[in-house]
Amino acid sequence: MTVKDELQFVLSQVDNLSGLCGITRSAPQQSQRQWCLDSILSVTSTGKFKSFVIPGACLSDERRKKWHLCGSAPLCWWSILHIRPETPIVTLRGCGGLPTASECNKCEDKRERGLPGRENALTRPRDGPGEGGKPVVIPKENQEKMKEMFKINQFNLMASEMIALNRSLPDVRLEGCKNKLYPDNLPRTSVVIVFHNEAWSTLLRTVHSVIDRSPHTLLEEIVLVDDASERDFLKRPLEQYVRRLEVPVKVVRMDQRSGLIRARLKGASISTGQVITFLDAHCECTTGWLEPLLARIKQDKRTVVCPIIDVISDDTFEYMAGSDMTYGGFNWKLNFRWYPVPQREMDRRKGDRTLPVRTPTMAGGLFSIDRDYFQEIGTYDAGMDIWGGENLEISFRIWQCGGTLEIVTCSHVGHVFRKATPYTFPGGTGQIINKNNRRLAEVWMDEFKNFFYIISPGVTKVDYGDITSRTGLRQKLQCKPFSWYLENVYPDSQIPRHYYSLGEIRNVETNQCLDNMARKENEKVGIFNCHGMGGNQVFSYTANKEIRTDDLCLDVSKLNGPVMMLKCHHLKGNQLWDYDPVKLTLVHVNSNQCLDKASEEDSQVPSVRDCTHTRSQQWLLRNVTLPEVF
Ligand SMILES: [Mn+2]
Repeated sequence: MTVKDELQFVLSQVDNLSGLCGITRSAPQQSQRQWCLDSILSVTSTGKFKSFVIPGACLSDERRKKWHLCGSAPLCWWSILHIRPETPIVTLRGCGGLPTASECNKCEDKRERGLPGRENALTRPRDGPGEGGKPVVIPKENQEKMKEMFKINQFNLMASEMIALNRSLPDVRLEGCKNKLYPDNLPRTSVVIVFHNEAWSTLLRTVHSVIDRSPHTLLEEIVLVDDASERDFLKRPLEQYVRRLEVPVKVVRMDQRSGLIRARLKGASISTGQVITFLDAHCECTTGWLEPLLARIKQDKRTVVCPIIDVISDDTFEYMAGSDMTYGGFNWKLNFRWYPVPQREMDRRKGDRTLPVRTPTMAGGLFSIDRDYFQEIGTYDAGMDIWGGENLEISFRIWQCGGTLEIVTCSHVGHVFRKATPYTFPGGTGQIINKNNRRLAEVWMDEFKNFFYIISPGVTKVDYGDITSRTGLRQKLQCKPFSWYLENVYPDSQIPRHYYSLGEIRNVETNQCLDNMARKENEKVGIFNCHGMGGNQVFSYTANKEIRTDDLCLDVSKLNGPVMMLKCHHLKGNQLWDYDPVKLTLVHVNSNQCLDKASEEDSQVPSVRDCTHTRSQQWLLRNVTLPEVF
């Protein structure tokens, strides 16, 4: 058959199949001037053959016209493996026919090699458990067993095991993301996944989702780093399984339990891709997740990029789209937290939500970074143990040392969020995280480390080891101060850039102190005997005239109170307080009332009353550290 004949033949099949199987007639997965992967076939609205795409390879636009292949994979010149659940499985394979494509010589091998992991798919019912990202419901009679299994990994292992390793997922991207064009010759990435006693199903679902939803031309390899797991199936069976996959998968093992940080460093060191993509071991990548990440790094290798992290329910494995309207921050205790993307960042992007969001911090589990840049900025702090704090450390370092950290809103990767950690560490997780956080505070946060120290009394007693190599790094790279970061990267930070006081707020008459009583958002602020130990009695009166404790602000929304603790909104309003350092009054501006001692009805909370200039309305704002004058 001539090429023309074969094309004609394909076209006839396409027409049949698109009727029969519902193969999409919309535009194929596009990279700029490349037609890659996944959609496999595209037919114009008039039914004319337009292009077709081979799994694992791309047709560049110029070449497409000549029917050549790009990409290095030795592949049949056409090959259709349709494993979408909503359609029956279609396998079409054709060899030869391309006059100049030497790749086709290996066609036969390729055909025989089979596609492991897809064997399941071939028999997978389209409405199988969890397909399309749907929740899995465990029948009543298995509930007891389910609860037992839950304890093993702290997620619903029974549900996970019912779901195909290559289940389908919804395309949760913004519409504007679906037709974006990306440059040719994006850098190739290694995907590094660290695991410790991970479940087979979640680990392999991570691997399959990477393989199935990444252009293989962009995928150098997958590196699985075993942090001294104890489960047998993660030994030889894992090695045997991944050998059959159509992307090179390396398995490396730590000799002893080393923690995420050192295991990632090991994985990075043996990987070879120009970009390193770190993923958690219980993720699922969605269509088009990789190209937008790599495209940003190609534009500027000092840009470190994270996908939107979608939520895979730990109970049902339902796939739920994450928001493009939140970004990474942190509180005074140096816990990573999601906060709303502020208006200034929306404005900078002119309201285009498909453009990457500059984020002050990363969650840490999932990101891509240029290999050379990763080295240049000092990889990870190898003095940190196991886990915790490393995500803020690398975030501060990237920003302060001249890089950019972004959430690429067109890239979605799901992650199983757990309510509890299944891992144990010698010495307990608390002390490890305190040590890591101290290193981070000491190296990067300058005087703002006091917010952390004051709200976490006792942490200053934790030994943090030697940090000279990290402070040396900061000097060598001529990194900017933390105040620059707060001002330019994170002006809506929970740590105020300028503040009047940081310490207790003491009532002159009763000598009691404001106390957040470890209460949460939307609860009343308390008042209690002063203990001088920081912690729950630490408040900052900021230059913006807020009274803050961590990321909560004192807020009054009606006359005579109560005084609530709400998320600081930076919009003044009900969170605006005027402190008079002479009269010692704290006037709530909107109500024009004064903060007062506890009322008779409730001795545990302060009140707001009309200002009377009595001693019960006088407050001393004490500084436990040197204040920054504003
Ligand atoms: Mn995780």
